[in-house]
Amino acid sequence: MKNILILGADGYLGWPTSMYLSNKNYNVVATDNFYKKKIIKKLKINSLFKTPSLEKKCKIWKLKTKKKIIFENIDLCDFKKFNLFFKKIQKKLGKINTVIHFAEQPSAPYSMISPYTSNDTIYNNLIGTNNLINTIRELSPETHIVKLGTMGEYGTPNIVIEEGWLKIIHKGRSDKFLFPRQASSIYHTSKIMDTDLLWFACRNWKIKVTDLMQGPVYGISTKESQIDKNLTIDFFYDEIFGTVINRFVTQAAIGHPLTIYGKGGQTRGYIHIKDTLKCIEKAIENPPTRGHMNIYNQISETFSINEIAKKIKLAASNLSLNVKVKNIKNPRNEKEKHFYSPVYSKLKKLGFESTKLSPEILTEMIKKVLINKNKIIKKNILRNISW
Ligand code: USQ
Repeated sequence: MKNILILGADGYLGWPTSMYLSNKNYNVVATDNFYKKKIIKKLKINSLFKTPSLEKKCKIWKLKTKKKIIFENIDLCDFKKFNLFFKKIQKKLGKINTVIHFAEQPSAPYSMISPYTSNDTIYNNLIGTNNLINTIRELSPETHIVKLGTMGEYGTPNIVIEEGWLKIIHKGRSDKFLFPRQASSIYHTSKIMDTDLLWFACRNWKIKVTDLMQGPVYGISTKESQIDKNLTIDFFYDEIFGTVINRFVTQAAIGHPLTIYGKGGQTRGYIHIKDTLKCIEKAIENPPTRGHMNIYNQISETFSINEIAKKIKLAASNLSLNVKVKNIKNPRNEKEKHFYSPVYSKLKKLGFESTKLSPEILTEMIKKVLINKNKIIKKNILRNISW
């Protein structure tokens, strides 16, 4: 049984990944310091579903599946404590084969609220990553680090976005570099910087890293989250932590006009949460050799915001919901009309089969939101964070 350590296991992706891998018979250790829980409490944000604590969820998981997820409350930003914990857990279980690093502040709008939240994002994301690197190089350099990166690191350049690397021929000589990055928020910039830390560590200490350049995720449930109502995953619809498809689905359910930012030509690569889990599994199964960094563009298909709004309007009409759209002044500094052509073939070559955003998926999501409609805090849909 392979040992997997999941950092940030309480989040939108961390908990479903913990269950998915445990179900696939990996020995999962799930850690979190509840940093995001503290932020959402402070900002009076809620997930659509109220779920038990991570510790309780692990207990319920064991009861329902007879499989064990070990829980530990650990702050990755505390080097001494994390290092000690890593030593302890390896002594108990043997070598940790893979660490999946989700323990980062994931919201672009949060990172842009104030100098405090931007510092908070940079500190959390970079110190955490650096502590992980230093622990792995000291205690277990064979351990594979899988880090959740983001397509937003590339920005929207006027050329094809390659999968992580770009070969450059300059004045008759050629070399391979990380594809140029130009993010449009402090959050996305922190993800560029953590990639740089990891790439430096690969070159210098020969650690093994996979960087998953993921697009905005959507989805309200996974196979495992449906085993019991207490195993439900988080679902955010607010301006800070809600990703756009989840937000539009929620807006459609409650009769709120879809909040298209600006002209709606912004195009991104999207991925269903179930596909995220499949891709993570592929990354784990295919570690690089020491000193190398695999980079995968982790998306299933690309859409403009206007295309997404159209799909949601159509899916909602199947439920006799008449959805309106509203172009509001873009609170973000981003291009609204641009070229967008990312390459995303490496995961497919490893056997990843993607899910398409279908009317059935959207209708199913809207139905689930409708059942929980009364829990929605309407004023969180637009909180006027701009940059
Ligand atoms: N958008 C709207 N209306 C809304 C919300 C968003 O038009 O009500 C637009 C945004 O302007 C943007 C696009 O939708 O052009 C995507 O926004 P998003 O909020 O879904 O995604 P983003 O802020 O980029 O961040 C999310 C996750 C982050 C992850 C990233 C992947 O919060 O953790 O890294 O998606 S990516 O966008 O590829 O960088």
